[in-house]
Amino acid sequence: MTQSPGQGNALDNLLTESRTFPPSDEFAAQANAQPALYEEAKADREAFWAKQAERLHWETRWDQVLDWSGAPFAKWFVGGRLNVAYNCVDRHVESGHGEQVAIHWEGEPGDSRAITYAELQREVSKAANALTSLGIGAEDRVAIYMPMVPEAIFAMLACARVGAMHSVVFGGFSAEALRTRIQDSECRLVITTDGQYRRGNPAPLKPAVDEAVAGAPSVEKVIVVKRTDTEVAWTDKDVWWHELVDSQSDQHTPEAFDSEHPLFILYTSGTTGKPKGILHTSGGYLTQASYTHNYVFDLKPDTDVYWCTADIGWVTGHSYIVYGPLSNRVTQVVYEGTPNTPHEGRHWEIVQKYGVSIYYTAPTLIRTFMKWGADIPAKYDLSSLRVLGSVGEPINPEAWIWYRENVGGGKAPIVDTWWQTETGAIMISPLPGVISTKPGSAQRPLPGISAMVVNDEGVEVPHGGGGYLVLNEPWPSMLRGIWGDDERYRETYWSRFSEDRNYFAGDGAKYDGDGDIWLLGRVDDVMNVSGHRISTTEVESALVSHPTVAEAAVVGASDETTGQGIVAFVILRGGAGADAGGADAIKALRDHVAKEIGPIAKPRQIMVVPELPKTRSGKIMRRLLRDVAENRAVGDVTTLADSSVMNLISAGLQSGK
Ligand code: 6R9
Repeated sequence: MTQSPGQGNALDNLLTESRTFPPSDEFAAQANAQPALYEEAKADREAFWAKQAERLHWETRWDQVLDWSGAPFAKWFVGGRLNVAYNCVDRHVESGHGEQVAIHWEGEPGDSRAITYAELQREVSKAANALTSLGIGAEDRVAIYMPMVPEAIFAMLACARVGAMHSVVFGGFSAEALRTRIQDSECRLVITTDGQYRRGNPAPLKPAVDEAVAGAPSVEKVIVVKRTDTEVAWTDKDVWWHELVDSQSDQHTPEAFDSEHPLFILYTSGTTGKPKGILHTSGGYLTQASYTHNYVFDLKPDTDVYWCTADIGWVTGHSYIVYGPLSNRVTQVVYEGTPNTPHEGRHWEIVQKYGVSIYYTAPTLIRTFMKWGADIPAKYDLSSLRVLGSVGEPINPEAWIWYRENVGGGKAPIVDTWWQTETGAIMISPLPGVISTKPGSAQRPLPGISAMVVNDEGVEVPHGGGGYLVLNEPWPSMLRGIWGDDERYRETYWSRFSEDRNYFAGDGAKYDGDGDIWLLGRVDDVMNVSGHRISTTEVESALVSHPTVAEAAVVGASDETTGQGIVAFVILRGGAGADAGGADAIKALRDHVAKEIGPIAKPRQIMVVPELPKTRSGKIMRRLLRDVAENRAVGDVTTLADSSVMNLISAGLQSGK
């Protein structure tokens, strides 16, 4: 399974996984994707994308597929006009599918609601009329700060319908984070709820809106959905959803907008400084969201039940809960709550209840499921699952295999999908039924997409080599800029390699011997030990492949002799035994990494911890772990999902654990 390390740059030796899983004949025969798709796109990229745009209903056809004359600012389907919400809702009703369930909504406390396309059309029409009644129209900005309730989806589609731009802010963000986002794009309206269910209990949400709005003078009105029925303070800007929206007509005629009409702004999380408002527009975005959702997940709208576990506060929720799936007439599950409420089998119970056939989640959750144990999914009937997806970070081969065996019944293809808020839709992923999958690799750009791995000089590296991932052709769902800051857009993404032509994704990557792409994490997560580049992900994978380890996070800590030293934080598996954290066990883990990757990757230090610090989108905050590893005071913890985690870690380490 693993290769022994050779001499030279560690990057050359990072490929430790060589298993491949060819598609079954049965799957390949029924797959939406066929090998010819790659050839077709290569022969004429623009003609290929024009064909994909035909998936949508255009009120006016475009006259030009791509205008790249103003690079790096692209225009796609120039001159075309469409309504995004009409494409996601009305046309399915008009084609006779009004009674098909669009959304099986599952509330955390166990309440549920099935919403057909006909009902979705009525709800979105009412909400659109409500927006119009408040004077909200084309190009106005609307902040949506809500848990995963159906109204959040109605609100997004209502904005799209009247040409207003939504800016969804994740419901776990603080009042201050909400305020800065509202202010940056001068939102006129906020849509929220009184509260949200979280881990079995109602938690207030509106007080954060009150606080944010007090410091955001652009906001004229706040629409409040009643979800938890908790008492809320009321201001003269506030209006109840059930009073305003429910009294509107359920008829609304959608207007067509220009293909480049702005659709939404989504702020990116994580790094220092002011959040970036990533801007997406209509025709190109919807084309690629729809195309990728159809081929990557092999969607069959008449028979599949699809479930993407993301929150609409992230781009995955935008493209793979709302726009891609609904434009493809999906039947999907939308779940409000956390995966262990009221028990650790909740997801599998939902899969069984609705017969979910396509399941799309993040590696961090898969590793959590591993930690909880394989006996939990084993209690449920998961035989309906036929395609599994992964997104958000590189997936460790061990987690991939666990997912395949314990969730996918050893046969469902896994699509490891690489993309970003900025790319709008999936860019790199195997196509199920066509490509033999490889655990841990996102493999190759989708048909119509062009990506490569380059060195410091921007020159493509040979097979087996590593460097930086760039996107070297424009794509339909690419960001159209950073809200209000064209210079920062150029500077951040287009200045690193060959001015205005190569988009720098910020990710390290390498090619294996077959030319397949392996993502190595953000460039700032690539360590440099004695002049060797080693990916944090690679060391984490090695640790997680040890039977006692459930989850691992690795950072490069500054080191006098080697430049950086590798420091690992590990969570042990439930049944690992009392002495698993002892000195001998730690030594065994270090040796295990050395064996898996090479002595150069042997962690300088391994600390056993009860939890890892994660952002609300599930990304490990290595910056904080680096503070611990370098014996510094721990920095800003405000973007952590649970800010007490760092105290737990520090306390555990001080007590000598
Ligand atoms: C969709 C989403 C983008 C960053 C991206 C990369 C990491 C996402 C990945 C992956 C390896 C995958 N990432 N998917 N890395 N393999 N399949 O997550 O968007 O929140 O903007 O994050 O996430 O580092 O640059 P976003």
